[in-house]
Amino acid sequence: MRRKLAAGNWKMNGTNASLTELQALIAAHPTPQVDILICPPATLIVQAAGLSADSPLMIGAQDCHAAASGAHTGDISAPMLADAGAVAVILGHSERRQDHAESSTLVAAKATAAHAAHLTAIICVGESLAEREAAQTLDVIAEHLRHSLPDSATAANTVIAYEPIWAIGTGLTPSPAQISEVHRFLRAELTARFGAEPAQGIRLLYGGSVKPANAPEIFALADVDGALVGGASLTTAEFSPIITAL
Ligand code: G2H
Repeated sequence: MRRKLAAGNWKMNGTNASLTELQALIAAHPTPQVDILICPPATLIVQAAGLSADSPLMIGAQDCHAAASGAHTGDISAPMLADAGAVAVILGHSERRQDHAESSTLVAAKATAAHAAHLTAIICVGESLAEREAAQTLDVIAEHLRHSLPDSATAANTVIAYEPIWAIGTGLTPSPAQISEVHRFLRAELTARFGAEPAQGIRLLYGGSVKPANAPEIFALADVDGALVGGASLTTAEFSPIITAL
């Protein structure tokens, strides 16, 4: 049985003042039935981890370097994130793939580093609108999945997030049939690579304009084990009902 996961990706949002939202979230969900993870900007991880230390809320990061240390100005390694209090890291988000030209091969190297630091890697895959319109969705997903997942991936250390690029921050969401098709495909691809039992344990999140209004319909779908939520994770008022809908 896969435990559901509500993951919030604050992206490049949040200062110390935003930690009041985290305190409110912790207070609103003292004994959640699902896993709750917030990935604030790296500048807030230490404070966020301190605030949530005695609660079930977990703190994650939004990226890491593939190396454990070294001459990489401005970068942060997986062991550093773990040391700061993170338990997970988002990797291969489409904004990283676009803004920083991250390839699937690089994402796999980062995931290997995350696993070595005992972080859960939340690996994002997803097609652009042009790719969907050209009927290339499953090909793109297959490429992302095959090359972004290292052999060290297990149900315990890896989560996959399906995030269609055209649905991110746009208010557009795929139809339930479109989400189901991709999640079924992801499960089949994972089964082919890792075997039925490990593949059954890997959680598959949907991400892209998840809101309180559309969360129940998305969470009702088979093979949707939770959500990676951007904009709506910034306030407890919006994120809390999404958690409750899981
Ligand atoms: C997709 C998602 C979170 P939003 O990027 O990763 O963001 O919910 O704002 O579309």
